[in-house]
Amino acid sequence: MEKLVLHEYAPSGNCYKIRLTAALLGVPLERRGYDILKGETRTPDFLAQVNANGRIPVLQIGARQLPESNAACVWLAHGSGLIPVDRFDHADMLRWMFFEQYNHEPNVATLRFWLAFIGEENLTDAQRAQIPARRAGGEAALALMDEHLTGRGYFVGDALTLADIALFAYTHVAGEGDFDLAAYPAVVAWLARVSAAPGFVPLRA
Ligand SMILES: N[C@@H](CCC(=O)N[C@@H](CS)C(=O)NCC(=O)O)C(=O)O
Repeated sequence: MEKLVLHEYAPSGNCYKIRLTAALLGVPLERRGYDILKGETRTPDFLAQVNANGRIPVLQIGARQLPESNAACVWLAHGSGLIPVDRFDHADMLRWMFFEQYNHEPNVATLRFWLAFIGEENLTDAQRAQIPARRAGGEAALALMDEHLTGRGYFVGDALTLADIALFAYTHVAGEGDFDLAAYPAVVAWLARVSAAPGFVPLRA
């Protein structure tokens, strides 16, 4: 297989998704770190050579760069049991991965980043004004997940897929954004199930 390099900021859930997928599949990754708090993904070199969108994660596959966390997980898991073969289940897995990027990550991950990494006192007025809407959006995403997971083991079918990995990444650290997961018991039970998967690695190893 071509050499794989993960360009990352280790505490990021989007980067962790890729490490978790690789670990569950037993695929080795070389890791290259950037401090996003110091703008290291916005340098001319990074923009020209790694990702013109100025963000990590990026999975480098040989000489090619693949940005977007969920795309990188799909590349890694191609042909594995983490991607359903059944046509509906395959599309349903993608449905939850798009939900993660549109309804979950912009709310749950953004509040975690603002509160636990930047600090509420350092936010701009515009960011502070967005907190209530982001919190409401995050709670709505968690409530929908809880309803879906009630009476089910995993998001799609009856096995772990990339939908679970994508949603696990920021849900299990939602407390760092002041979300109280005790209100979502089916989510809490599912987090424990994902954490018990053979080959699982924690975000902070
Ligand atoms: N949709 C992208 C989001 C990537 C993203 O927002 N990356 C953040 C960290 S998680 C980043 O690089 N921020 C630094 C910056 O924007 O300068 C993905 O899923 O990979």
